[in-house]
Amino acid sequence: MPLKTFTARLVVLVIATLLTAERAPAENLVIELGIRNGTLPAEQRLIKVRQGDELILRWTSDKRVTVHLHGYDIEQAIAPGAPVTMRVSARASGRFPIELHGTKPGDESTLGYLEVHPR
Ligand SMILES: [Cu+2]
Repeated sequence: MPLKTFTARLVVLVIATLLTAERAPAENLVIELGIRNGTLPAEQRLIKVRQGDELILRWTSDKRVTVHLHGYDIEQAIAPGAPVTMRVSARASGRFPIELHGTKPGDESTLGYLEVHPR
């Protein structure tokens, strides 16, 4: 085929690939998070997702605590033996701290981070 046609086809292919990559479908993710003695296991401390993903965070805790996802400002109390589901539509990109709020005022610590990467 003539070079001009080949180049044109290549350009179309590249554009199509870029468009497809950008339109990669959002994912529905279920993420298990188990608090033990006020902390998360090391491998659960950083949650990486992509913008537009729909998250279900399934929390358990061995003590009565309140979990606070900053930025999205979602707060949820968790009691031992009663898993809690937190739904998050990852609309905003960025790095958001997840804090543990204890029973006493000022009793706060960082459990981990939610990272929402731009699509
Ligand atoms: Cu907080």
